[in-house]
Parts: sequence; structure tokens; C-alpha cells
Amino acid sequence: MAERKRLKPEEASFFGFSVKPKEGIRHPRYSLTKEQLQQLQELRKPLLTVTGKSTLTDAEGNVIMEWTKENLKEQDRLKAVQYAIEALKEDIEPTKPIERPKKQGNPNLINQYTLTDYHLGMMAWHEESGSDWDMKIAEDTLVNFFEIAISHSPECDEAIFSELGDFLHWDGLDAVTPGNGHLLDADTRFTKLVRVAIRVIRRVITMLLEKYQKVHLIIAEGNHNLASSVWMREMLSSFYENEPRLVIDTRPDPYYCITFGKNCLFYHHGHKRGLNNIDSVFVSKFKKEFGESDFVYGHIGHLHNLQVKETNLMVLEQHRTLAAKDAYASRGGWGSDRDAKVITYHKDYGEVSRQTINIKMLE
Ligand SMILES: [Mn+2]
Repeated sequence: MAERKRLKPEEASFFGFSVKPKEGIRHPRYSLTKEQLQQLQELRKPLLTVTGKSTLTDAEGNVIMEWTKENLKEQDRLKAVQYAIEALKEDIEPTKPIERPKKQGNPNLINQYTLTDYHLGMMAWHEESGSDWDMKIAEDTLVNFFEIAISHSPECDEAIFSELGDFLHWDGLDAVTPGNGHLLDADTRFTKLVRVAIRVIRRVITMLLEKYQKVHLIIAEGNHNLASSVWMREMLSSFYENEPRLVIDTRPDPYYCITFGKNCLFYHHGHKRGLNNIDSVFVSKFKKEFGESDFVYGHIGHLHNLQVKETNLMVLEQHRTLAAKDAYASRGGWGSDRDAKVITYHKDYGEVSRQTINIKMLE
């Protein structure tokens, strides 16, 4: 049963109504279904949650002043992002499919482009931290990486672009870490960061679709891009809705899995679980995929340095990043080298080769 409600212009456009003019000083009425009424209730809920209270009293205990601290709780923040995404998706017109490459490669191989902690939007200054990094350098470096990596990798039909998290350096209008609010060195404005991120990721997807018959895309959640990884996945899956050769994983749980022949490949940023105990988490979340495979690999990032570990369940690898160090990392004394790898898996034999592309090859 429909009910008529007065809606603010932004609420009307959220439901896809054409915005009516005001009736004097009041907002116009619209007919809403039961479902829309529920959504409206959710929309109008205050997003701020009380997280603390301080009271100043005099010697007799009389209250002189009281402060209430309010904050956006994580689930409220996510809810707000979810609404924004729903609204955004309505306006995205899916792109036309890219022409399938004529050349066929080895159908038994898959190339995994492994990128992590790219920190697009971060600002580093060579005098302070050894190398420069900004939006322009990051965009050019990524395109260069894919040009070289694609041409150096074995010819085959399928590829994985596994972006293991922290693709964006920060996650909203303020350049701070979303978890703890630590101040970050940011190159530019958030809108510009979003634009460059979309532009460069689309360019890379086009390069991969022009080369491979089928492409799998993982945009993992990282601790720097908790919300931005959500909108990137959802936006790209709407945008490439009519592209049957691109498979985008839109799982909200930050553990991902792809199988290929007898290989089971796992991915996670590394912010929730690290090398010590992530293997059992992967297996517990993907029991069937694990059980049906002979070769099992787990890939993580987050700490920017290389570590390989073999457990009873799988081979785990923590990857380096191509990004420069920011002042925080440099001053803290973290000095790992910079590269990214393309790892090739054979359907029946597991990992058979890898290409390492060092930052020096891209400068
Ligand atoms: Mn991280």
C-alpha cells in the first residue's frame, strides 16, 4: 500500500522521482511503497552515535557543563556508503564490450598480475624519503607496469588482476586512515583521487581485455580504503555489466578465492590476518575449493615487504609494493625494495613461472 510523504529534493532523487517544485514553504509530497517507506526511515536515522559524555561539576556536585561526543560508527559509515553506491549505480551506463583478442594463447596457463598497497594519492618527497610519489607518477607507473608485465608474461587465455588492497591512500574527504584517523601525506583533493583511480583502473582493464579472453578482477579491501574498495568494486561491476569476459568479485568479506584447474588461489590484504595464521582462515572460508585442489597459494600485502612461507596447507606470500615510501615509513626505518610480480599457474602443475618487475624498470 502506497503512502504519501513529504520528501526533501535529495530524498526524492534517491528514489528516482523527478523533483517537484516546493509547495510554498513545504516540500512536495510523493507516493511511496511500503519498501520505500522503510528505506526512508533508514535514510532519516541520525548517523551520529553517542560515543562519550564528559561532565563538569562544582564542589557540591552541581552540573556546570556537559559535553556529548558523537561519532560515525563503522556500520553507520558503511550504511551511508551503501546508499551512496545504490544512488551512484543508477546513473552508470554500462560500457560496450571490448572486442575479444583474435590470438589464442595456452589454455592451460593463467597469469596473475599481483599488485598491492599502491597508495594512489600518497605524496612522498625524495629528499625526505628517498623517492618521489604523487598522483601523476603513480598513474604513469601503473600503466607502464601493465605494458611491460603483459608483454613479458607467457601467452595464455586467462588473467587475474589481483589488487590486494590499499589501492587508494585515503578514504574520504579528510586525508586520514579510516580506522585510527592518522594524518596522511596526500597529494591532492579526494574528488581528483577518485577520478584518477577510475581512469587508471579502466585503462588497465581495457589493456587486459585486449590481451586475454577472460579476466578476473579482485579489488581487495585494505585498511586505507575500507569504503573506497566497496564503491570501486560495485561501480566497476555496474560499468562492466555487459562485458561477459570480465569477472569482478564483489564479495564484501575481505577474503577472496579463485580456482583454476587444480589450483586454489587465495587473496587477503593482510590487515586482519597475517602470515602466522591466515592459512586456516582461508581454508575455513573456502572448504570446497580447497578440498578440490592440489596446489594452494595465498597472497597478501599490507606490510610492504617480501616474505614467503610454506605451511601444511599452502604456500603463502606477502608481496612488496611498487609505491614509494612515505615519510612515515621512511622515518620508521622500513626499507623494503619495490616490485610487483606476474605469477603463472598451470592447470595441472601449479606455479610454473614468474616475472618480477622492479621499480627501476618503470622509471
Ligand atoms: Mn595496508
